[in-house]
Amino acid sequence: MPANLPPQYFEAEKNFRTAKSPTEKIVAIEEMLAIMPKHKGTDHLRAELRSRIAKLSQQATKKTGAQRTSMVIEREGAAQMAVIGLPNTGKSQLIASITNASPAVADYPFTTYTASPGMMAFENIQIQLVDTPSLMPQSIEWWLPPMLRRADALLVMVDLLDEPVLQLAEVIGQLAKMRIDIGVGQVEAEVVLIRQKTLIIGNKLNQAGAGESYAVLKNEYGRQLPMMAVSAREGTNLEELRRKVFQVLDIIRVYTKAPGQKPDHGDPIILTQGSTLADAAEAVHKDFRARLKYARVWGSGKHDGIMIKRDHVLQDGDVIELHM
Ligand SMILES: Nc1nc2c(ncn2[C@@H]2O[C@H](COP(=O)(O)OP(=O)(O)O)[C@@H](O)[C@H]2O)c(=O)[nH]1
Ligand SMILES: [Mg+2]
Repeated sequence: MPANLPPQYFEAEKNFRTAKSPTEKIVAIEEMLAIMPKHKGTDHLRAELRSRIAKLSQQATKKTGAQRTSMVIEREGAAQMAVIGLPNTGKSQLIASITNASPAVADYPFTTYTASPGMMAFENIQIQLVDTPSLMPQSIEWWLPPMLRRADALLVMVDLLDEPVLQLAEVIGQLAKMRIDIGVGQVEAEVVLIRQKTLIIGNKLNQAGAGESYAVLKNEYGRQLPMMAVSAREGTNLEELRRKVFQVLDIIRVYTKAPGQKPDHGDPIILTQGSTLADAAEAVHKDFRARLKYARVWGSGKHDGIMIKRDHVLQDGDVIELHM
């Protein structure tokens, strides 16, 4: 059976050939795998690419940090969120205001040409925000689409003073070309590969007219996408933004404790919303899913300390005591 590969596949293959480090090569192959249609004709090729990734991963871990490029940002903390948008919307300013990082902020476009991470605290966890180069069709680096697909969620910055509705439409169109759908249902089903959770931020709320402009944006997209308005520079609504990011990520924090002891609230297990006790046990140790007999839970139960079974769905803030 012929493989019938789309043209984007050959673009990705070219990136693979020009990639320098093992990590860059892995990203390129993941891209090829993502593009490739899944049917009998591609079975063999997919298996071959997967085994190449396995070999490259070994090489990548052998090399030290110095060999790694800045293009692949390893996830740190509870989740990774990529901050994207058109030039001058305030992406770097947001990262500078809300994280421990200090990227360059300037009133001319293209100040940011690599991706750089910063850690944002939310209550007792840290969430990684990644600053990215502005989305301009003529200057999108090949590594950006895979980075945006690998992130746990996207944060789209929109400048409220500069036609926010058009800006957001432009970003949605560019994401569709990267085969990312953020849930506005404008892209053709067969080209969309992944759906990304997304938070829209209208920025520069401190400027005259920004509030009205945000109302227009909200009216246009507010039913489909979670959004809020901030001033990244003045710090307006940034505390609320931290919470909104946590909500959009759809994650929960679960704490473990030993019998008769208090839980450690400094070091939660991070799980996706809807995870069960068995998932939590596995997150503690890979063998625990199989070995787990039952647990006691404090928090979501009506009676604190009740016994729960493996398929019990956990809630944010639950404390569990695992019994093997
Ligand atoms: N008035 C106003 N200007 C802002 C705000 N946030 C960022 N800016 C300005 O917008 C310009 C672009 O910011 P920058 O973070 O470099 O944008 P980026 O290209 O999206 O990374 C800079 O001149 C910032 O000072 C804000 O909340 N209010
Ligand atoms: Mg920037």
